[in-house]
Amino acid sequence: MSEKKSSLKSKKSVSAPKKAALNSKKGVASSKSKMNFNKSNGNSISPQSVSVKKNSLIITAAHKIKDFLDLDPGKRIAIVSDNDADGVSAAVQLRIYLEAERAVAMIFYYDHYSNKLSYPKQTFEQFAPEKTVFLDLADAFVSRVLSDLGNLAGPFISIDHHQREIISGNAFKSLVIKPSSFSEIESSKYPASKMVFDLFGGRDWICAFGVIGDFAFDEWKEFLLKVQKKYKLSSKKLFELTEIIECITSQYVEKINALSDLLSASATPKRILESEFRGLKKLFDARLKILKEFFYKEAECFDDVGICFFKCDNRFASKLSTIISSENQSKTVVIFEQPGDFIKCSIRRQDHKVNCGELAKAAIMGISNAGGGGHIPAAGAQFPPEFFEQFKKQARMYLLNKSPLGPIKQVYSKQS
Ligand SMILES: [Mn+2]
Repeated sequence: MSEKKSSLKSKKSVSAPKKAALNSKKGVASSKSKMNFNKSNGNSISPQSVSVKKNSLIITAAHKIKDFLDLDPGKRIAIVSDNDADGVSAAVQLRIYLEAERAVAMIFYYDHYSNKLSYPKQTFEQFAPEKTVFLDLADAFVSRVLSDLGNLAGPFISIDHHQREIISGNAFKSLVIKPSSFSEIESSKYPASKMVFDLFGGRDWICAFGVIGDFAFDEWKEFLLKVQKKYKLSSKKLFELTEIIECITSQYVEKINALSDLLSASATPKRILESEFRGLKKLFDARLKILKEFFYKEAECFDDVGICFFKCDNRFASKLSTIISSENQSKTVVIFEQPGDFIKCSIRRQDHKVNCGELAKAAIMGISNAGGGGHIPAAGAQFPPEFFEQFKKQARMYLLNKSPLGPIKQVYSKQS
């Protein structure tokens, strides 16, 4: 159910506000001056490159991590990171740092919804890390990965900016670093990519993708402007680059390892702009545009309950449903695709008058091998194709009973 992700991280689909935010002149400068210590060449990877102006708390945190990792040549460190722009940016920068220290690092991206890593578990086993670093993964997800990997992860560090919870599932020593360990900046505005950059030095332009991807551009406006200047990138180009990363990590998940390798091997953003990934993003956008046209021509809509169904090409349902539903706020939009043995659908409604998560559950009622659920504005479901008509009927029935077109009832408050 990739739907949970797209609703929790619906930021992925809206790039316009990001642009507006960076272009606007009134970005909050906040406590940046205090944290703005990466004055030196951020593209360099040696720890010495990180300016001595660092505050003492961050130096202490970096020391703690280094002591914990106890790096020596050949030491095997697994990096398990989130599979979004921030996670990729953080992981690539950490790998660059570890390799500069002559450790052997391997990155595994974690997909929250399939609960799988970007390389098979067997590969993790064969790699046999001596230590593991989790990046940009909420503590609950760290626990989930640990319960799957058992003791394979070994002693671990989590560098993350989600709310602190309890990590369970591992008997080894661990160390958790949150932004509050060394900064007063609110943790959601301190992406993991920026944490890694500030702790170890890193690649400023790669860091920028994580900062933009996690909507932290106001907090780090000066940093982003510096990156733009240094690499002669307009803000539009910098955002385009981030969107390429986001397109691959969300729509072409199978290419995330290759993308990550290309980023690691690139000294400047130039190669990303020349890569197949940019081509894929362009192709994706072009196909999305055509699918949108087809939606308006061919979608099956039932005006009595305000729902539209539409089948589209694989890997487009999530993005297309988000776009269509934002153009039609008072319609329930259900977009299907069939990547394998199951039909998968993305359900969206942006005026919050229908609980899409409940609708998904109601629509799969009685269908064997089906699954579904999610949040109020966004949900997902999957079921065997022979139940297509039953699914549609049950979705309409649910809406008929819930009467979304009737008087507005504040049954559902804000998205939880
Ligand atoms: Mn993040």
